[in-house]
Amino acid sequence: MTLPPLQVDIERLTSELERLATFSDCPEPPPAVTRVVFSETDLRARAYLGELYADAGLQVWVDPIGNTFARWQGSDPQAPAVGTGSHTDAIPHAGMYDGTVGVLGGLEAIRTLQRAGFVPRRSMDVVMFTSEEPTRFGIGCTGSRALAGLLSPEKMQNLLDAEGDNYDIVRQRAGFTGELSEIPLSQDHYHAWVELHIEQGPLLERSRIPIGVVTAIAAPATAVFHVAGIGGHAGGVLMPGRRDALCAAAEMVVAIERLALETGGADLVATVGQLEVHPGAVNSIPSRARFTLDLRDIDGTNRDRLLTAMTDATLAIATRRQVDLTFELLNADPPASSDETILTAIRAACRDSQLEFQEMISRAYHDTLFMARVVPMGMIFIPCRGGVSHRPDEFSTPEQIAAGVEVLARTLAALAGG
Ligand code: HGY
Ligand code: MN
Ligand code: MN
Repeated sequence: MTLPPLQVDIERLTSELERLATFSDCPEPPPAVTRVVFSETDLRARAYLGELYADAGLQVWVDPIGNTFARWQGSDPQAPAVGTGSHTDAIPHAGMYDGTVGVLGGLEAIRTLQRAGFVPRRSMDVVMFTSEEPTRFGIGCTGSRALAGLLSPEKMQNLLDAEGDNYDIVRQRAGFTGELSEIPLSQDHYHAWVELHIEQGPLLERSRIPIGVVTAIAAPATAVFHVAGIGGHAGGVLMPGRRDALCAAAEMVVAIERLALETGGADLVATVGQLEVHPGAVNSIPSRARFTLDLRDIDGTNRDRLLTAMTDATLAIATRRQVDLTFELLNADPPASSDETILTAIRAACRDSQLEFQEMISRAYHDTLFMARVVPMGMIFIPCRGGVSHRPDEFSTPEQIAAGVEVLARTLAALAGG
């Protein structure tokens, strides 16, 4: 598709990213960001985005859990639209580019096409998924899971936050109403889907290539391990015969790491990100310990093989140490492959933008992993400094972001038709 010259307004986009980063509950100032779904801060950030969508003349609607859609009407409003977007929630002490580059970058891609006088045949949507991070409810991508019909109202009512409130209650308290059954998208709702995101890894920076064309997204699984031993006085209970829940959990965590390192293979990653101890007193033997496992691989079968090996190893440790172990599998999702038509459009957009690209897999999960269930998808990556993400020093340069937005704009235009 021949487009007029495109000029991304990177100054405006940069200032919008910086403004969005100020909506944060992090004790440190931006670029450190904490923005948890359905918090007051999250709602204020959503209101800010609504101002930007209105300013671009987009039609906005919000679904019953806060997935937000901003549409640039095409000349054929009946034709299934082309979608782009990402998330704006941020884990505690995160950076300011994860997700936001895909939402504000998607908006800027549309504005860039508007300024160039392009008229799309298919409408274009910028979607802000209500929550991609697992921070509050333990599993990620609740917005896109629900859109893909993978998060039933019953499941939502069983997702609890730290206060013991369930997802359905919390979303209503935040002002999102409507029947949960209305959320899932039909298979023909979207014609195509493309998400722009920072790589959250070092490969593009290392190869000095500005664009990543994502061919597949790794398969994530999340589990919670509950260890129960016997507590007691740190001074009065001698070492032999203790059933220390924390020592058992610690041995389990190291066993998980060892299995990942020694038998997991190159693409298997295992992370224990949370460990809680009860009662958590200096002079009291831990009676309970809870820890989480985030396990991923581009090969779902290999991930599941390691999951089994890890649960077997932890059970053997529990038996030897005479502690009880219960295990909760929160999610074990399959990987997803990008659609060849979308990949072709992204590659052509890179060539038209005279930008080098490399094909790669995404080790991070994204909402696109679940959008893949209802629409042909692809992703565009841009480099991030040192491959760092989920940290305040996460950073992509304005030039890197502008390049990603230009490729996204060209891809969307090609998929929407003129
Ligand atoms: O954890 C992930 O892969 C994503 O960044 N939430
Ligand atoms: Mn993230
Ligand atoms: Mn993300």
